[in-house]
Amino acid sequence: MAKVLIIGAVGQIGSELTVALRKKHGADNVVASTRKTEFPPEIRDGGPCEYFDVQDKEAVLSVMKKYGIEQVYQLASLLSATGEKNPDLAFSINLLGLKNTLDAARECGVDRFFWPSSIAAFGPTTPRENTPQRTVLEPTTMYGLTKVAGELLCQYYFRKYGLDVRSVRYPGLISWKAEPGGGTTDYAVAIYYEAILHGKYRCFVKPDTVLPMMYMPDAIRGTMQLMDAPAEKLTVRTSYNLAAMSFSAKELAEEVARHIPGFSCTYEPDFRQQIADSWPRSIDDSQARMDWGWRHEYDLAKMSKDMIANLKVKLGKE
Ligand code: AKB
Repeated sequence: MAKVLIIGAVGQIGSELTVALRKKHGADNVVASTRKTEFPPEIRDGGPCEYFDVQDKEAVLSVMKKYGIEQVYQLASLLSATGEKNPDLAFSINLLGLKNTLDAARECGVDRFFWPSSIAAFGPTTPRENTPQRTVLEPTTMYGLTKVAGELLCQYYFRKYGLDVRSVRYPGLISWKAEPGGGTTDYAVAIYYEAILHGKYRCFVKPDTVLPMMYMPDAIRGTMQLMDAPAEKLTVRTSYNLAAMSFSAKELAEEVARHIPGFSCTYEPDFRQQIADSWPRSIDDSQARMDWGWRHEYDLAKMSKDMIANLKVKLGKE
């Protein structure tokens, strides 16, 4: 059992990862933190919680020291669409926040450090089909820029200071527990809510837009698996490609309609279309599969069945 700190514990990934890590390491050993959002009851009542901002290095350091932290999950980030509305804040939280946390982790002798990259690290000059692990990284968004620089920073801290930093490039993540906020792939979550609540959805990307996606249980399992892998197995210290499924917005709408009769989807692309068009359609994650045994479990059909069953209960629409 390790003493763990999760920074950004109220976000889409953090809220589920916190619960899973408290089960694994013991509730008292996992500190959840956020910048300003209220903690949901299952996190607030489930173990220690702290408020601080990753942009404040002294605050990060003092929480790590207070709890004798051994493992860090640094998830605090603005996503792609919000990042385009406020590039300065995205740069500061995503990149300076990462550096503050890496520095504090070094100073505290942290054993393992996790930081999420994303398919947003790729750009229009990257091969879009079966995108390789090592390829062109020329993103067009501030979010993507912070992911590329962040990956290199992680590798730098590993090589120069021996900090055991591990990372994956998440595809769009789909979950029913916490909603994403400010991402380009948010339509793939919103469609389920709107289908159940209103029987229709206005999608902000075109029907033929194909992006790599993953169901949250796979993402949580994969993240914990990477953090448990023996260090000598890991050959990538920037960030591992990670994949599960790829589908178009139209295929997603058709799958939802199988469960919600009469569901209809219309398409009104906005500024997020351009971001989606700059990202890969599918990802080659064979290095993660080879190095630490990554396997996904959910495809579109299996995910949709689970997602709709759980959301109906959550939304009181059984
Ligand atoms: C976003 O859409 O910004 C994120 C991501 C793919 O990193 N979901």
